[in-house]
Amino acid sequence: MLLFSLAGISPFAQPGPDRSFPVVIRGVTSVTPLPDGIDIRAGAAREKIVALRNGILRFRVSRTDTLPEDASWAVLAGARHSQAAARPITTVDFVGFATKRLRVEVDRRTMEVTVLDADGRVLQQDARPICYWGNSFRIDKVMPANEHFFGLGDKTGPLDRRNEAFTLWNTDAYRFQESTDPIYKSIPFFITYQAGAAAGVLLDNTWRSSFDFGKESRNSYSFGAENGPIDYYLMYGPSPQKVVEEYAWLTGKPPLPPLWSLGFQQSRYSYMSQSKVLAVARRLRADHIPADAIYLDIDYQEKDRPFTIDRSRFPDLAGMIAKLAAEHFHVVAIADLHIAKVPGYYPYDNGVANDDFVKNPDGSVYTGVVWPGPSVFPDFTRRQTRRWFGSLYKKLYGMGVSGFWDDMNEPSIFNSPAGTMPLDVVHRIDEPGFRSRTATHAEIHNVYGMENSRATFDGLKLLKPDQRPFVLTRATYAGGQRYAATWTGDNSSTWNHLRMTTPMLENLGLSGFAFAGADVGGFAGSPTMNLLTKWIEIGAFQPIDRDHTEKGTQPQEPWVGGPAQEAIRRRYIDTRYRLMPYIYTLADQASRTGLPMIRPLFLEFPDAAADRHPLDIDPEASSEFLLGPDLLIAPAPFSDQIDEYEVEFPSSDWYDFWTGGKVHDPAPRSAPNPVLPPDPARLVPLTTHVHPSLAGLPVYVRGGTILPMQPLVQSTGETPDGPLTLRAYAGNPGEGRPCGGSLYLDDGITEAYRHGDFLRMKFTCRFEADALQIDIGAHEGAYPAWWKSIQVKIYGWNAGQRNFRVNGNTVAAVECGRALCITIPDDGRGMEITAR
Ligand code: NBV
Repeated sequence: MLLFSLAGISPFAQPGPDRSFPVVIRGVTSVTPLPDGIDIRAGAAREKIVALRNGILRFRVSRTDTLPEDASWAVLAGARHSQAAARPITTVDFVGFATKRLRVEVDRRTMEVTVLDADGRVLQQDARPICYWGNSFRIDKVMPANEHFFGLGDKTGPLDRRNEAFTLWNTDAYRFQESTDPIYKSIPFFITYQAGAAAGVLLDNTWRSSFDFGKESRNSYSFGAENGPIDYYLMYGPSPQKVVEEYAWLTGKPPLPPLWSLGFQQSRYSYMSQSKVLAVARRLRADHIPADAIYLDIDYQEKDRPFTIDRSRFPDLAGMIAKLAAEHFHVVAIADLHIAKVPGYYPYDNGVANDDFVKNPDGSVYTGVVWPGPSVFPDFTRRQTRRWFGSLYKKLYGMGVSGFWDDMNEPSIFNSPAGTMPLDVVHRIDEPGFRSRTATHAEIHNVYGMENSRATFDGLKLLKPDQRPFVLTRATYAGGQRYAATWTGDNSSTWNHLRMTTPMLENLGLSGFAFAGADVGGFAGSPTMNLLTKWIEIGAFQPIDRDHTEKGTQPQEPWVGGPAQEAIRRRYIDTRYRLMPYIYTLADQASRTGLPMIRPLFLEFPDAAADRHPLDIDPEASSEFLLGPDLLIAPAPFSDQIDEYEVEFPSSDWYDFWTGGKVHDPAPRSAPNPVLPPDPARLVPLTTHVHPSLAGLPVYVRGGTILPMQPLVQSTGETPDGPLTLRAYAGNPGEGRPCGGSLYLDDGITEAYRHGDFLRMKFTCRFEADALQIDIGAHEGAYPAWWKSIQVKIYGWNAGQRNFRVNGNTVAAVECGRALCITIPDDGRGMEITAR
């Protein structure tokens, strides 16, 4: 029985889940103001709260005088050590400080923290004092009725995490379902959103952690971990975009990926031979299905041993890759982290010689069974081991493999009851910020996959410094976006799984992972042909577009099911390629700001609803998502449904992407109810009704957008032939955004863009009833354009005027479908287009 007499620590009445009695941190005994925050003692306990930026706070708490290590796998050292000026505040009731944007108040009696913005609005408030049970801790925050939660990576369930609870423990979740938890990744970051104002929370603790957004208690949410530091960050928006950008500042932005990785990718477990791979590639080209990448799953390896090649199935891998490269195909090869425990196998011998594998508590090397049989596991928390592992890619990368796929890195282990390493397996930490020390698997488990992908990324970088690495990882942790793109793991070929891709990818995007995909067509099982078609349609608007399926399933390539299905699928993949200038511009934006490519509506339109709730939680909008700021994709809420459905728009000015027609409000179906006042929360500006069809996927463009598009190509390696098209949609984009758009381009593969070898253009527009002005900015950067001329297509503006002026010269516009078109040579110096 615990009884603490120390000032500041007192027992709670109730025993905790593990039956131990809780220890509560409370009662300020002394305060030291700091230039950037405060250092508080509560008897033996200590809490340090500092401001890294005016809108970012870091909280570290300890039950002793020693704060947790100032170390992190997730948060960049530069961010952790940054300081914003704090002005101390002291009253009889609380101690605290203020930055230019935030105010922190710590209750002297309870140590409960309240964070307010400069206007005095409460952003976050402890619901009770911090509580420890044994080594585990829990932090509870007050949860108002209108607070919503997003993030935590690709956890399953609805987009809004409210009323749900989650465990973070990287888990190989083959065939996960809608409520499976935990799954592959641990990204302990979430966004709280209340009436348009957002803040982010990162609990930087790698142990098994958990988040409860009002499932256990109706009035509070909580987070905690079973061990490890209390070290968490609060980042203030108030716009959700600002939160995402602040999170990227803390944990890093995803590097610009190679352009080809944004093309259509074809995979299966496994294409069993070289001739099969070549046949798939040939068919894609013969059928004019644009594609950029083909994957080699584990069967290209000898006896499933990573970094080997099965010469009986792939007698000339280098030759195969060269043939594919000539057709603009890139090869991505899997290379799992487990190393077969076979003397004579180079990675094993070499790793043993360098002492690179994780160990049992008795010092022997830990062995677990995975694909190759008994295997050993690189100790990725050591720099030296990562360096060594990164060098193993030399042969395959040298042969021309373009990207690598890190699977099974939760790590997944077959012969262990928990499906992973025993918790007492020993890792060694060699990482700036951390003391050089050993750590048990319980601490390292959730970062193991991320450090695996880091070893891959850094290795590729060293091997070909001028080439952008492409790494696809299954498991990861907060900050893992610095090293790899990701996918949502082993989903299933069902309509419900197609539906689940949207919230999973949206939440991944909000959690730092701009480059993410879900297996198109589903991994487990075989999709019906209609499901595959619909999946290919929707996948064409998601960041990573990879068709993949498991062993033993039916073929799942886009031509399967006959020419009629194939024609529909082709049309969507074609559209992705026509949109590539827009898509790549979004990728560039993600790499500079952290903003995701796929976005929930609230990220662009936090003020759309009268009560400022996130529109995405409305049933009508639940399947909608944005690709970048300007394209709204609106599949049916249930993609297999045949009934008409309503598309809810976040603002008033939208166009049908396919027809160019303007969306008009439908006439009210019934007379407004004269008795009940309209529900203000439901007052959204624009809706339309859609009849679902197999071939149709509603896509809309925001008015006031200039959308860059290109002629169809069969791969991103092919130079488009024809003009750059700028579709200009008349209107007002709203939410303070200017009318316009932008374009980013570079060689797509090297790092030369970092030294000025890029092409950037900005477009602005102004539409009035009888006049318009479109400015096409001069080319910035040294990279040459592939086009000689620009076709401007103007939608939604027709003042009867056909004579446009381009830099003062008259140019005649022609009608092209629903648009007015002019084509003008582009000498790169910019142009002003007017009509009045
Ligand atoms: O390497 C085989 C598969 C892979 O295709 C899949 O994408 C991964 O998520 N891998 C899992 C291992 C076995 C799955 C049953």
